[in-house]
Order: sequence, then structure tokens, then C-alpha cells
Amino acid sequence: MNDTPSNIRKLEKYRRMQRIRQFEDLAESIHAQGEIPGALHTYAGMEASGVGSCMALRGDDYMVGNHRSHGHPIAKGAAMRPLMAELLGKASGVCKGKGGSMHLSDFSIGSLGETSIVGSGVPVAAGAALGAKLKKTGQVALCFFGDGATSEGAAHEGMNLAAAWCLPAVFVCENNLYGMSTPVGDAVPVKDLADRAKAYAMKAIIVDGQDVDAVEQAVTEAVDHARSGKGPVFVETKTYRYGDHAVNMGRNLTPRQGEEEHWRSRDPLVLYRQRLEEEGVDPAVLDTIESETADEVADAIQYARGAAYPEAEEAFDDVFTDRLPIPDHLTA
Ligand SMILES: Cc1ncc(C[n+]2csc(CCOP(=O)(O)OP(=O)(O)O)c2C)c(N)n1
Ligand SMILES: [Mg+2]
Repeated sequence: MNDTPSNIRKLEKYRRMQRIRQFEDLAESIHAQGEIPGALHTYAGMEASGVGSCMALRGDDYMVGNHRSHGHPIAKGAAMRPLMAELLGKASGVCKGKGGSMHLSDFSIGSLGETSIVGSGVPVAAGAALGAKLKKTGQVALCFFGDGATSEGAAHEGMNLAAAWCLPAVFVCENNLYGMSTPVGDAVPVKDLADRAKAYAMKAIIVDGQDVDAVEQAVTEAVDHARSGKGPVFVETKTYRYGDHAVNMGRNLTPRQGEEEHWRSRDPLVLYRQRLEEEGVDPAVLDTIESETADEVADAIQYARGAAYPEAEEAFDDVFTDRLPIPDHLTA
């Protein structure tokens, strides 16, 4: 395999998927030891969906996540040290230790944030897309949300407005078959969630969420559409989460017979490694990416463990906005 830009890009996709998997595996194990406060929703199994999507974005494009969003900033190129420090509640975390696992944001990579309120990211992304349109910056806002979120009012309102105002937004619905313990088929009357986009006259694409190249291609098409002023796009990535809804929260439901085995046989990292080897990548190159990633993740946790907690006096800093100035014409 030559060092062409396309080949370098492929190795970068493999590296980012490895980073997410190894970050999540470590986070899960240290959560079990009580080192991470609060709930922890891991992204293991869904790496191709996040990495393929983010590789289609420009550096200055916006991204909005949900409660399962450690993988999204890593997919967009975020450093792991401040991310891990945030999970441990440390002052050098991306949100100074006050956000934690479910409230990460990192403006340096365009990550406007994630929240635990299901569906709430959709109107935020629509708002960011509206800002980009009004300011003519050429940016796109991409929102990640789950199958469960498609039934939330906020998600419908955000998508409706984005379509009505022809905003440069891309809505990536990561259909991992469950909302907590509820199978998607028990909660939604359509087989493909992309069908819901018809209600907004919105372009929709369905893609194999285990195939990082296919996701990148689909989201690139969506981003090009949105950026060129043709309006928002709904992309459904068909994927699967390996873990419980959240670590130690219990699955509450036995996955259907053979379901987990089926998805594990289509693990996004294994599939991609196979493809790269078939295309002529030396397995030693991939081994090196894996071991370098292991070192990076070990460095991130060592850094986070050694970092200080925020001071008690800082508890209310950055929590409330300063009062906005009243425009002159209202006080005159
Ligand atoms: C508005 C709202 N309703 C319910 C919940 C409780 N809740 C947290 S995660 C979740 C399931 C979300 O499922 P999905 O959108 O498919 O995302 P996934 O966890 O599968 O990634 C629910 C119902 C919540 N946090 N917010
Ligand atoms: Mg889901």
C-alpha cells in the first residue's frame, strides 16, 4: 500500500476507531472500580458510525452529540487526555470537570456538546446550522442521535425547522436497535428510521454502520448536499452497541437469539482490518497503530489520575452566563 492521501486517510480511520474502542474498554473497567462518577454509556461496537461521519466533516464544522458521546469527539480528532480527565471530574478536563461523561463539549474541534436529554441535540444543531447560514460561513452542523431520539418531540421540531428553513444540517441517526432496553421495533412503527425524513421532505440515506468507508461516503454525500444549500439530510447508520445501555445499569433484556453473535461477527474494527490487509497493508503497520493507541490511552488515564479536582470556589464558574447587555434602543 502506497502513501497516497487516500491510503493515509484509511489508516487514520483505523487509528480513530482503535482509539475509541480502547478508550471505551478502559473507561468501562475503571468505572467498575469506582473511578468515574455517574453513569457511563459506552460507544463500543459503533465506532465506524462516528469515525466515518466525522471524517466527512471539515475541521470547522459543528458537531452535536448525545448521552453516548465519548466516541464522537475522538472521531473528530479530539485529544484523549482532557477527555479522560473530564470523565474523572478533573479541573483539566474539557469542561473543567463539571460536565462528566454525559456533558462533554470541546469547541476547539467544533463539538458544541452532548446532553443527557434524549433528542435535545437536534434543535441545537439546527440552531448552529441557522447561525452558519445567516453568517454565510459555509459550515455544516452534524448531529448524532439514537433510534430512541427519533420519537422525541424536540427531534421532530428541530428536523422540521431545519427542513423548512433549508439549513445546512446533517442528522446522523445511529440505529443500534435499542433505546435503553426497548427494541426499536417495539417503539417505532417504521422499519427504516430514515422513512421519518419523508415527513420533512428531507433527503435520506441508509448505510451499513459497521463499514467505516461506506459511512464516510454516505455522510460526505449528505454534507455536500447540505453545504451547497440544498437543505438538511437524514442519514441512518445501522449499527449495534455491545454493552449494557450504561455500565452496571443492566441490559434489562436478553438480546434476541444469535443477535449479539451476528453483530460481533461484523465488528467494525475487525472488518476494516481485514479490508486493509486485503488491499495490501502490512499487518505490522496495523499492529503498530494498535500498540501506539494502547500507549496513548494509558497516557490519558495516567494524566487524568494525576490531575487535580476543581476548587470548591470554582463550583459556579461557567455554569451561568453573565447577564446579556440590554440594547440601547430598549433603555432609551
Ligand atoms: C427526554 C428523555 N427521555 C428519556 C430519557 C431516559 N433515557 C436515557 S437514554 C434513553 C434511550 C435512548 O435511546 P437511543 O436514542 O436509541 O440512544 P442509545 O442509548 O441507544 O445510543 C432514554 C430513554 C432521557 N434521558 N431523556
Ligand atoms: Mg438506540
